Amino acid sequence: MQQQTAWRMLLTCALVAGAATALHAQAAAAPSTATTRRPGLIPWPTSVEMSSSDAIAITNHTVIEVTPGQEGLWRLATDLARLLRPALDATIGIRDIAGPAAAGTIRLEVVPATAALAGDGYDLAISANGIRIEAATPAGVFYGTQTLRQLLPWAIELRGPRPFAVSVPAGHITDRPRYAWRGVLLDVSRHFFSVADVKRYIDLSAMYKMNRLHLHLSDDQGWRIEIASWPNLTRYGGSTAVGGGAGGFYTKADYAEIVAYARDRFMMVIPEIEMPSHCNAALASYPELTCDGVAPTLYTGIEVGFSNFCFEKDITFKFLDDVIRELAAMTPGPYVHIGGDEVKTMTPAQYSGFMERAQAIVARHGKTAIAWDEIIHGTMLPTTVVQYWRPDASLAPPPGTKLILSPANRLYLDMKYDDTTVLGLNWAGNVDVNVPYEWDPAKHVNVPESSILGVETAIWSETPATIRDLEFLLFPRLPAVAELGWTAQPARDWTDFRMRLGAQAPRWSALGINAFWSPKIDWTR
Ligand code: TNX
Repeated sequence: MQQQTAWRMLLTCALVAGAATALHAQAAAAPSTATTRRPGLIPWPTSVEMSSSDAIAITNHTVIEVTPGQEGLWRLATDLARLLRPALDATIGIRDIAGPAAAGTIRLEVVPATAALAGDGYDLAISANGIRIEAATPAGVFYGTQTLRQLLPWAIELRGPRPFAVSVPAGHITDRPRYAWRGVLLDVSRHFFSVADVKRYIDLSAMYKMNRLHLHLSDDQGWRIEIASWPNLTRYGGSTAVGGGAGGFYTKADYAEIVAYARDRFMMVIPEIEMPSHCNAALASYPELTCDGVAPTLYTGIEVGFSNFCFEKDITFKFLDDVIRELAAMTPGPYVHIGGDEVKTMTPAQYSGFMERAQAIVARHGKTAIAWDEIIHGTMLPTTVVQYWRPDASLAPPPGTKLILSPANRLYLDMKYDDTTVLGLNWAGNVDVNVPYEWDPAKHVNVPESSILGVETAIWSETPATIRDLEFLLFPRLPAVAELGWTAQPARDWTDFRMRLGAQAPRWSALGINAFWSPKIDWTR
């Protein structure tokens, strides 16, 4: 196994330092060598060298030091102090770095980029000289803190005061991701999810170093984002959901709150407005957008492909211009997703003409369009990013096109795990946790690897209706997708991954996650 080759115990360190290297008098006793083993980190880092016997204590005297003047680092330090608080029964101090690294400190440092350390990458060193996370960006520091979090005992995730002696193994980790795009899609149209639910979805994803949140904001069953110039979209079009429930929508303030929460966890929000089909909620709200001018009734079923905006009417493109203009203004990220899938009621020429105009509107408002893979059958702007969702990817996009890979039979987490799973669909087959893991994105479409921005997993919400349902679909599969997006292909191994995954279970329990205990995993480890 590749990882075991990469895995090197720091024998010298162990020999020199002997037993526990305590930073403070009240240091934790080192865990015995017998109980220390290869850390159950997910996603697996680029290089890991850990001591089997040295442990570094974190106590209520430990201080977090941050690079002065770096946006976001103080907040990361505050989050780390909050994570440690119940175990230490104290909120440890935070201060700006003013001297060399020293024992008893956890340093969060932004340093100049180098060939080895850039972008989302980080370097985590744990020794008698303290704990030090270095990265070229605050995002990299964040990923370093998420790795440190997984090196801490699982009980660190329990909330409420419950002091125990905290230590982490000494060692050195360097890390950088395989892909820049590590996305999670949440469909808030079929069922609506509250801002609090979306925040938890962000937390659980960011913990595994996912960095894109794609919000599917409109579909046949509901329009979920406030558009001031077309208020009936949310007032009426947002009023129901699959199964006839109450629906809901985000005000601009709600959306800003989600964007800010995601940004603080280094996730970019990508809003999607579906077109030219999947738009019954909009048509029901504004009959002038249909070709016959008759408003359809609100839809609460789960069929697809029956609705479409009227290509022949100017009002359609005035409407889209208003919607994209408002959406672009409230979205700091560079992308707007314009859907484009599963159109059954237009001719190929109408479809291509429609998507051409939609891409131009997105460009006019300063954004780059993303569309589902059907768009490759029409006229594309060279900047348009294609998101592959259909399992068959035999047709490549024009050379130079950037791709996001989300094949349904591998990455759709709204698929059932197995035939006994009550929640979920199965049109793309069952997707147990090994299915996304045992797949190499580089082999999916015949394009150079440099064309692949990355991978994105999706939860479509025809069946999940609550955050508990979303958790059940995310865990344990999300960590598998996270490793797929982060860890280099030669360093990925299913047999090794399933052991590390099993070891995560107590963390999920402590976090109150409603996981599916897949029989593919040994949860007793
Ligand atoms: C296909 S993915 C869809 C969605 C459904 C999903 C259900 C895509 C571009 N279209 O509209 O919700 O399957 O799994």
